[in-house]
Amino acid sequence: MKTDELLTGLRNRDPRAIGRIISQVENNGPQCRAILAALDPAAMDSTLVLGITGPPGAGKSTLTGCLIRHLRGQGSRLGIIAVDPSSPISGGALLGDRIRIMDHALDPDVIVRSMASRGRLGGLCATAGAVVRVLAAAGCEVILIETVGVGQSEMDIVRLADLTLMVMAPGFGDDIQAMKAGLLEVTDLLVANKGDQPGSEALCLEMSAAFRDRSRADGIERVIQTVAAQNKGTSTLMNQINTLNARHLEIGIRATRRQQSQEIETLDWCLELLRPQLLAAIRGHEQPLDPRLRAEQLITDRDHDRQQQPQ
Ligand SMILES: Nc1nc2c(ncn2[C@@H]2O[C@H](COP(=O)(O)OP(=O)(O)OP(=O)(O)O)[C@@H](O)[C@H]2O)c(=O)[nH]1
Ligand SMILES: [Mg+2]
Repeated sequence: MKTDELLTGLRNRDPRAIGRIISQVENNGPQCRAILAALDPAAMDSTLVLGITGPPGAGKSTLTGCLIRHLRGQGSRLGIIAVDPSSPISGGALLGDRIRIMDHALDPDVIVRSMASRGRLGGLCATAGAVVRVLAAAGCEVILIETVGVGQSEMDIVRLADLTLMVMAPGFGDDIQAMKAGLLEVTDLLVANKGDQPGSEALCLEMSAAFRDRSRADGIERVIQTVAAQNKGTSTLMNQINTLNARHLEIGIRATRRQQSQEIETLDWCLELLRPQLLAAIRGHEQPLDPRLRAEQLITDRDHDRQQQPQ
């Protein structure tokens, strides 16, 4: 399909055109630049991007299924991105099961996309960011990004999301410790899933303690107990998401986050695009120096060379 046809298809919400456009953007295809240039940035204004993270098996996909049902019940059009931290080779195909997409496979208002986090040109944040903008242009009002674990790809997703939900469950003690170290600080809402299991109350208490200062400051409860397997707690969770989102919009947090996310994405692309030049410069600059000092020297030399060049 020609780019114009693809873009018309996108505006008309044609699933085939949308799928092709996402592939172009993900794989940096020949039509990618023209597509990105044609996207209306204002489409993002009416989109909420939710990041869903947490340890394997905590119930992220089950909960995502609950949120999909809830939001579809309200008539919202949705985009779902499932991020697999493993290699791009094993990625794609396996991911289909991670999100319970079968319920929604025939629903044209739920666009599901799997994405491997490694080996992405420009990094995951850069690729997923572009896919988010395509989904927004395709009319998705809520975009859910599910990712697993506490690694770099989760931090990238957090950066991309307007709000980040961390899904936990009783019996994930070590994971909680790991998350406290970093991810918890950037988590907006904590979902204590598997509320039907022993230990859930203790988990809620522990998490409430970690979020006490934030909740005290604005009166918004940030720990929500759910039983995703029985679709319990979904409405409360959605209420809290909406409340926090409204608050973030009001006090400018959402705008700041989006701006920072765009800056990082741009930086990722700068590094990606400069990579060949930099590598050539490094190879032409073989000095017996510690790599860090070599990098500093290289940059100083380049600045110096530039100043020497006639204007
Ligand atoms: N008892 C109970 N089990 C649940 C609940 N929610 C999910 N599960 C079960 O927990 C298991 C893992 O759920 P998933 O939704 O696949 O978890 P996940 O976090 O997406 O897992 P990964 O994608 O592998 O990281 C499944 O067997 C679910 O049926 C719950 O509220 N209570
Ligand atoms: Mg999952």
